Amino acid sequence: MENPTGAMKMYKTVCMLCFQVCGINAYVKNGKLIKVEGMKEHPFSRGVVCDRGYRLPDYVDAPDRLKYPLRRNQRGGFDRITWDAALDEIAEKLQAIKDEFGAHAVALTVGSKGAEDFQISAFAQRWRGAFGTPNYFSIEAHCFRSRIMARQFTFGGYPLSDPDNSGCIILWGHNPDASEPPLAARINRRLDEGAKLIVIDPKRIPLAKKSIYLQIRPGTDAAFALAMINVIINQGLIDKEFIDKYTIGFEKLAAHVKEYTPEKAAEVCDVMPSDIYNVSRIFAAAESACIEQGICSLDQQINGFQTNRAIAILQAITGNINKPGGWCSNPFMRMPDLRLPDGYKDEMPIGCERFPLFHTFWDTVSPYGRQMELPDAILNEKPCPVKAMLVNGSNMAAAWPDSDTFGKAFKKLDLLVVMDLFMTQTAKLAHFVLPASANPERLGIAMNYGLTGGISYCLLNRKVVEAPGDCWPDWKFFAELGRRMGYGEYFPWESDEELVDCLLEPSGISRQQLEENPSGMWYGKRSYDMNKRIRTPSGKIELYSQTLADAGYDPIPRHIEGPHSRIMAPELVEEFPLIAMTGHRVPAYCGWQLRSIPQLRRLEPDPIVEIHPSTAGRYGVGNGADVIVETKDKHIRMKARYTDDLKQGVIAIVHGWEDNRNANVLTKLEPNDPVTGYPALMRNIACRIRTA
Ligand SMILES: Nc1nc2c(c(=O)[nH]1)N[C@H]1C(S)=C(S)[C@@H](COP(=O)(O)OP(=O)(O)OC[C@H]3O[C@@H](n4cnc5c(=O)[nH]c(N)nc54)[C@H](O)[C@@H]3O)O[C@H]1N2
Ligand SMILES: Nc1nc2c(c(=O)[nH]1)N[C@H]1C(S)=C(S)[C@@H](COP(=O)(O)OP(=O)(O)OC[C@H]3O[C@@H](n4cnc5c(=O)[nH]c(N)nc54)[C@H](O)[C@@H]3O)O[C@H]1N2
Ligand code: SF4
Ligand SMILES: [Mo]
Repeated sequence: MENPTGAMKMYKTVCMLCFQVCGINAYVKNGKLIKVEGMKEHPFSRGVVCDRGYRLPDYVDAPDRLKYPLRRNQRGGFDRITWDAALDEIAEKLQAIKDEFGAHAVALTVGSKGAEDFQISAFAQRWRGAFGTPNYFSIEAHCFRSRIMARQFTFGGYPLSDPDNSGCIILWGHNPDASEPPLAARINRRLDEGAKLIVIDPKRIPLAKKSIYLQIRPGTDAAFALAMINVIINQGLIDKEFIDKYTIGFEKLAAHVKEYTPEKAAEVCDVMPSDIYNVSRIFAAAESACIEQGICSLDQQINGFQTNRAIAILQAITGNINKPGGWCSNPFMRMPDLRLPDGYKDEMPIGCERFPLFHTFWDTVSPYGRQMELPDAILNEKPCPVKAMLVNGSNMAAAWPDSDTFGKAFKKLDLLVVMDLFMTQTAKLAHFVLPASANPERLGIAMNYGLTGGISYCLLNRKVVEAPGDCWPDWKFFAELGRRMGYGEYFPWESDEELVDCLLEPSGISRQQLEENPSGMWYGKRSYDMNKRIRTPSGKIELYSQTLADAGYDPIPRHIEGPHSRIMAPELVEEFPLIAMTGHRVPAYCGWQLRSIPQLRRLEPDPIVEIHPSTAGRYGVGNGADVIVETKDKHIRMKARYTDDLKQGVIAIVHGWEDNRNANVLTKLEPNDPVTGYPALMRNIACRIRTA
């Protein structure tokens, strides 16, 4: 960091408030971050900075930032202590728990921030390897891994989308205007160049106004996709040459989808059969087509994995693989694997026994436990006791399904350590609360893996201001705790610079090169080459998956109704006739974060449930009214907002509010997607609404 005082200085760096990692120009004066603007030359964000990124200075300077380590006192409040005292006590307690109950009794968690910031997840895993616990939890078990797995099962890897070159884009359960602003800008650009857009969503999102729009019933996307496959096959719109050369199982697929006629699917999905014919023809006839699906919206459902597979199959049978404008290969930058110290033999974490493919298939191992079974381990010691938790970058007590049960479980822990920038609902339950530095206060690597939007790159996250108080980067916490516990050999780094140099080493790019090229040095070069080995067991794109069949799952996707749907639970639906979707993103906030920034709070001051005026009319709910949303066993209090854009009979609850306004009071740990174990009741829950 240079020139902390005096004249204004501009640094080219990144916003890392969310995983988009947009390029920004950060203006610093007198040691303070005072302004942020988009970095125009950045090839991905191209000068776009969203409402949240624009408020980065207010976030960094927020008066409610945690600044010092805190220890819970006898009266239930917190006392300030030093890092040394906190680390000594935490180390001692962890060792005692390990001695009495074994290393498994200590679990680690990283949330959206932890999972998306390589340095946090790598160090959390490195520490757990040194300590010896397999119990590592992450949003990967309910956010985006289902989609990754479905593509791996189909293609042997994860092809990225290529919307900038696409003739036809489907936005399927994805509203980038809220959740991925740079992608929204790119899609708008592509539409100006003449591409077609199809939107499949229960809500008419802003981009729907420029699209062929289908207002689908939530949770029926697999039926829709399978009917599209039916039309594309029956009308001879497939890419036969591509299918013959590169895929396996086409005949079985063709026989399987016969029952998914557009007429039947239209009834299931609440759309017109002609709509399904129409979009199937447009998608298949386009010179190139790519589906941009939600980052988690289609995943957090009973049939999420198979829905993702059906979408992957649509790309494959139309030959839109490794072709400009379709889905294509895109390498990741080589990084060292810091995750586990050499020689550590990993075991299966809690929650994976029932869902073994979520943990291992072929030579792919995902180290993530399933947090849906974590409360049982804490409360009932099943399948093993969990007595202590370290939580970095997650507000899991509020953010994860069934927050009441998580809250109850956390109160039973012998040790809960939460490292965050703010006093979250989870931190309030902790024995120790540790202050984390914000990205502009530390040097690091910023990776965008391109998992949506399809551009992968590496930039330098520069330190532009000093952290307040005693805030630390997360890696330093794990390194210092590790050293205290005798694992010093695994944590040789002393500074951000040393760590960045180590992370960059395999790529051959130096820190200096990144400093000199602030809009990025390393870009994944898209590959349209079909000659590379397809890394499935058959060496082909697997429309039919023998691995799934052998494990007792559907080898070809089918539609399964959600547990609360009108078909599976007619009696429940009679009493609770509305479908609650939780978790569509709003531009003001990121998860549970940013609500204390006044300028953002003004944009979205209330905990909102959206409802169509006709639906509201049926229940006597006024626009702006305080309402109770209730399920069979729980209720929350929200404010109603009318919108003609939402499907009738559906309500959309914004998540990220705490206590009795938290959507996760209503969501459930079970039932789960049969393959991935994802929680099914986050997206379509039977409920009703009334004025409070
Ligand atoms: N501003 C902001 N951006 C964020 C986040 C944030 O909290 N705030 N969170 C980040 C994170 S962690 C994630 S995972 C991503 C989430 O990103 P996404 O999952 O892509 O979420 P959205 O972009 O809101 O789009 C979800 C859309 O899916 C629709 N939908 C819901 N259920 C169904 C369904 O059953 N079928 C279909 N077809 N559509 C459905 C909703 O109406 C909504 O328009 O966003 C990331 N970006
Ligand atoms: N009902 C419902 N619930 C949902 C969803 C939904 O759609 N509906 N979406 C789910 C999804 S997709 C996700 S990914 C999860 C997100 O779940 P979480 O990740 O648990 O929730 P976030 O609010 O994103 O929490 C991120 C936390 O990290 C902190 N933080 C930010 N930067 C740093 C840092 O550098 N270091 C440390 N130590 N902390 C930092 C923030 O202050 C914040 O408290 O929510 C899930 N919850
Ligand atoms: S989308 Fe907004 S919050 Fe996310 S990195 Fe870009 S500017 Fe920051
Ligand atoms: Mo997420």
